[in-house]
Amino acid sequence: MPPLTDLADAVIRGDHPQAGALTREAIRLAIEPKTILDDGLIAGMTVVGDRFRVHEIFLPDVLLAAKAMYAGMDELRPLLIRDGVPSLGKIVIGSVKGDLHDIGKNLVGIMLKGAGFDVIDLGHDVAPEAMVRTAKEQGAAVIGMSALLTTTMPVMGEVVSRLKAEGMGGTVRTVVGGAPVSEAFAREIGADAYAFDAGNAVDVVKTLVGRR
Ligand code: B1M
Repeated sequence: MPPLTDLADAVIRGDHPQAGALTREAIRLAIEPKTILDDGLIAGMTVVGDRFRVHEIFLPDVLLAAKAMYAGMDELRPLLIRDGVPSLGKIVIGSVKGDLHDIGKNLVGIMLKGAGFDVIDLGHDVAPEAMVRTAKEQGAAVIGMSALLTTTMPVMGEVVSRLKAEGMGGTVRTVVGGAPVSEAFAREIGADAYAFDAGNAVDVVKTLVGRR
């Protein structure tokens, strides 16, 4: 089996030692880190999501898959960050309040760091006031929000409203992303931008801070 199919399979099975070992093997074979991420780790997690949706697998299986995905990401992180040129500016990121999904958000953080941004990662389940307060205290140019649940998406709108209410709407820009989020939703809540994946988040944030 090609190494990346094996890697996707290790994520699907939730085999974290194997996911780490196969990621190291793919790196040794000089496969591009972005290809390892997309065709190995994310490909595996996509299958996990599909199986979870149709109740073929259950929450504990998804947790194991997430652990395996992290084992691979730990190996890739230094390579994805390696070419960074500090610093294009500060960005606060987090998964919004009520949302515990953080794999995509962490990828966004890794890619932004790699591109030379100073990333302040507030983690998951982050309240709107914490995002706005941190951006203010740290002088961040951008707040990046991630949501994976349709029920937590509205929190993104709360952050945008709060920024405007505090007179920071023009100085701190906002970018939103996550599987259920769309360009139309970003427009609807008044966010400055939408990014469809971690690579695109880098391009979008560069545009927001005038570095593109
Ligand atoms: Co959950 N979960 N989950 N889950 N989970 C989903 C999201 C779901 C679609 C599964 C399904 O039904 N098929 C579904 C949501 C349904 C909906 O709202 N429409 C769901 C559900 C229902 C739930 C629970 C409610 C289950 C329950 O308890 N009954 C629960 C909620 C917990 C909570 O948050 N309060 C729950 C829990 C969990 C786990 C904890 C077990 C685990 C998360 C572990 C973790 O993150 N540490 C988990 C997982 C792993 C998933 C799936 C399977 C995979 C998500 C993932 O990590 N994908 C997911 C199904 C799926 O999405 N296929 C699912 C890989 C990751 C790289 O992709 O995060 O989309 P993603 O990020 C992408 C882009 O979206 C984008 O870039 C990344 C790629 O480069 N992106 C951004 C993300 N954030 C961005 C921000 C940006 C820009 C781009 O700018 C700032």
